[in-house]
Amino acid sequence: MHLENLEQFLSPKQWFQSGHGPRYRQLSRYLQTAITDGTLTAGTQIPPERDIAKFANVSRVTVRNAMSKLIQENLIAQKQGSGSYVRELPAEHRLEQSLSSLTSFTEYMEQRGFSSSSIVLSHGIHRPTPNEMLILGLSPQEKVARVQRLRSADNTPLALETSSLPVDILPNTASVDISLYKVLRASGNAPVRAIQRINANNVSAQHAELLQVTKGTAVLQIDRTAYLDTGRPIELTSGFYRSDVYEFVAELRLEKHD
Ligand code: 16G
Repeated sequence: MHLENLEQFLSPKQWFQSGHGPRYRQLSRYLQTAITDGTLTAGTQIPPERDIAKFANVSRVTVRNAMSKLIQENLIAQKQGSGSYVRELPAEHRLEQSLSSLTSFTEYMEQRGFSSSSIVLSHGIHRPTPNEMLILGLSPQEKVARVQRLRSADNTPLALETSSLPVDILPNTASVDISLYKVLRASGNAPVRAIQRINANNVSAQHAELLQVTKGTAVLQIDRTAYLDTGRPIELTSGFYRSDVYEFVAELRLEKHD
């Protein structure tokens, strides 16, 4: 990192928003994003504390606190006598999810040994949007059950999901607290097949706050349509997934030609 860019890179304009938590947390989150999105690559030397404090316009204690958070998260390492540098992105910062199996968020996190949690941001029965009508095969007179959740693993927010289902499949949206698929399974409506569309997107200010990333950070937008074994579409989930922690992996095979 060159000093001439450092002033601009660390300018409070880049990382500080009043009312968004303590400075050290906002600074460490900003640097964390810069490391996980590749702006600061492995091996980059972290400038001396006094330079960071000067350009970021914060006290040295704030810098120290921000740095210890990054050290704790294994993102930077301290070398005796030669300062700190960016480490190779540790495996625990990326969650590899197979694209070929139909797992739920809760199951997937359990398999990985994380404790998952969800905050229900909103839920209720609504008039369907044109997209919901089209995908779920609903008429304008029918209603749709909608649940929006912020999903976390080990208390780190990872995904923001809005799920829409026909009301006969999910009559009570309040029943979805931990796992939607558990509720569906209990009523014999578990999906057996799904189609996912993945897009890159830049997170909006509102979503950035919920996901605890900087506004504009690249996230994966994944829309899943899931089907019963009868072929009926019963779930449309549109989610934003943190690209610094999520990695979706698809296995490809050569098609056999006779
Ligand atoms: C996953 C699914 C989402 C599904 C949810 C159910 C992706 C991209 N999305 O997050 O469509 O609604 O799992 O999880 O994998 P739950 O049973 O824990 O609520």
